[in-house]
Amino acid sequence: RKGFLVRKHILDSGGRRTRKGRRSWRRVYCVLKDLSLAMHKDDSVAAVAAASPDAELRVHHSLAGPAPEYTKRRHVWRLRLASGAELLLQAASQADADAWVEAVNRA
Ligand code: I3P
Repeated sequence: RKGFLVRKHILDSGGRRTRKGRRSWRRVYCVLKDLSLAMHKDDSVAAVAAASPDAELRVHHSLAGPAPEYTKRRHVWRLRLASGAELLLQAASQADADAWVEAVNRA
């Protein structure tokens, strides 16, 4: 599964709160393949094919789900990694968010 999401880091590995200055929302192009979720900062999909990802998350033993307590943006889902890190990810629609959650949990 591939597509644009808007990402916010809320916890770093070990479950520590992501510090101020690193908590802003950023649009990333995401590619989920096997057990890896690659995130590219570049908006150009052509560039994405060539460039190495900005972040490559291992989604093994991760948990994706809804984020109902986060009400500032719509279609936001949560990704908890095995490391204890946690991200919020905003999709284009609720159907898109649901599809991402399912894809990550199936990986
Ligand atoms: C963060 C940025 C985020 C905001 C976050 C800020 O600042 O403004 O948009 O989250 O608030 O800390 P920075 O870019 O300096 O990291 P929201 O959009 O969810 O309000 P938070 O610390 O309450 O998460």
